[in-house]
Amino acid sequence: MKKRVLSGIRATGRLHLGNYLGAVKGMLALQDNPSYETFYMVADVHTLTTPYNIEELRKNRREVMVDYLAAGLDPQKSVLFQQSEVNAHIELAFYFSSVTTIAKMQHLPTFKDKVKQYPEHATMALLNYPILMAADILIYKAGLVPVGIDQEPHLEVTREIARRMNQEYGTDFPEPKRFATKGEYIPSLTGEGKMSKSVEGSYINLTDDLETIRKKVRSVPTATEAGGEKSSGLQALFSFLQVVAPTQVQHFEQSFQQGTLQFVELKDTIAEAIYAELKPLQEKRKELEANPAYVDQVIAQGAQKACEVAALTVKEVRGKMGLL
Ligand code: AQP
Repeated sequence: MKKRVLSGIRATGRLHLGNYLGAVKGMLALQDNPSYETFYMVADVHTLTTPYNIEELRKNRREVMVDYLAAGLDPQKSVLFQQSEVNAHIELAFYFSSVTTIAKMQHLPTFKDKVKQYPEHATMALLNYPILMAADILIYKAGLVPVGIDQEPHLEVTREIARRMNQEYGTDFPEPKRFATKGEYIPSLTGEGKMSKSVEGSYINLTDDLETIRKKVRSVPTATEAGGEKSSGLQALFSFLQVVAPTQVQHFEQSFQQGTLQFVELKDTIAEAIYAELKPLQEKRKELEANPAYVDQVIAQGAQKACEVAALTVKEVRGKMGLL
């Protein structure tokens, strides 16, 4: 039997380079490997866990699907769907919440970070985020999850829930592992933390043109102390280089050591390599924008296929928990 794979991205905005290199690249690699059956969703329900605008959500849940298709996710090879179309995820999350403690959820670093970011929105939905994520994965009995390194604590929760459910109710959930890409952690353009949709000035959009990318990369702060360590901005630039132009690392590393590093040359090399990676996606996106009926069809077909598989798991869990 083929091993199942699940991944998703929240519909909080258009995808950025971090989402692409940390998650979508892994999704593509597994989609193209015949040993796997891949399920990829637009995590629109997860969008409700932080403040959002209704009209923007409506727009973004489709835009993320278009970005997926532009990046090469293929409905002939993967089940591509919107999470909210498969109600069973929410139902399973509730069953899973019965084997998860409040204390455990409150101590997760991701929960604490988001509460710090949105102190007025410390909601139950936010607290439940990792439980819903466990349901997203385990409803397809997925053993492999292509996501960035920031999701590791959530995957640990998923494994704990799988173990609990298997022990208490005799289910056969796998303990899923993360599938890592070489872009598993893309730093912010500000030089602090990770590239993130919700942090202005931190990201490069997949739709940015060369000029915009060049401007953004040139804005990364690069001041270094003479003969000293690399600043966090410069470290971020070297991380970019490692992922998008690895053959250039040695050259720039050498000039840094010799004190001859030209920041503009480094930045422009990175910008051009990023644009070369994104250009084909941008061309494909234009074709998709001209064909909305095709996108509608992908969304409808994906929902149907995902619902069929999800319904089987939920029925099994209901039976094992005494609800049938
Ligand atoms: N900087 C990153 N480097 C590598 N991978 C990343 N991912 C996100 N940022 C980076 C990966 O992208 C996928 C989607 O993440 P998400 O669903 O958590 O989306 P998000 O929360 O909308 O991502 P952001 O950009 O961090 O948004 P905000 O600011 O809204 O929280 C995941 O696989 C994630 O690891």
